Amino acid sequence: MKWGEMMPKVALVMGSDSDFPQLEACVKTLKQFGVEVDARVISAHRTPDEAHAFAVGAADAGYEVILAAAGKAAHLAGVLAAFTVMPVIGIPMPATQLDGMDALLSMVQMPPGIPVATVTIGGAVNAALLAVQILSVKHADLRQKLIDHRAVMRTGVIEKDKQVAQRAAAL
Ligand code: RP5
Repeated sequence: MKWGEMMPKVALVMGSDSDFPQLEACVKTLKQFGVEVDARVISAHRTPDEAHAFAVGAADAGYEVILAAAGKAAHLAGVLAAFTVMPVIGIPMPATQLDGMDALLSMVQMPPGIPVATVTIGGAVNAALLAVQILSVKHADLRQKLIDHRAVMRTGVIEKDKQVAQRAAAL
């Protein structure tokens, strides 16, 4: 990043503080890439006025992507997306006996016009990586970081490949 350039900034909005333990990996991944993240608890049904105000003010607040995590009848991501043209990434949370299938369908089945880029149930890391990929269109330094991240993953898998071959040979 060049001197004077703003650090990319995203908001991670969750419907409840009960979602947070499963979202720590999202915050850590974003920070690992040098992305500033504000974590917020805003509920589409318990604090609808705050949800509206947040989404309407998100661009002026300097956010470039919104990540929205919610469980049960998870309309948070869709509601935020309705009030802004900023990309919204939905993270369905496994908060009920349905293990997140309820939240997944609520988020992924948005009608035409208001998209929510939904990741897997509890997909904290992929949500962060998708946000970094979106940001990398503007913030060129993030592109190299993503390439480096994939190189590290590749090295890890190649090492595991060797280890499993050795373990299989020893049986
Ligand atoms: C959703 O309901 C939240 O996102 C959370 O996943 C779920 C349960 O919330 P709490 O009852 O734990 O506050 O709105």
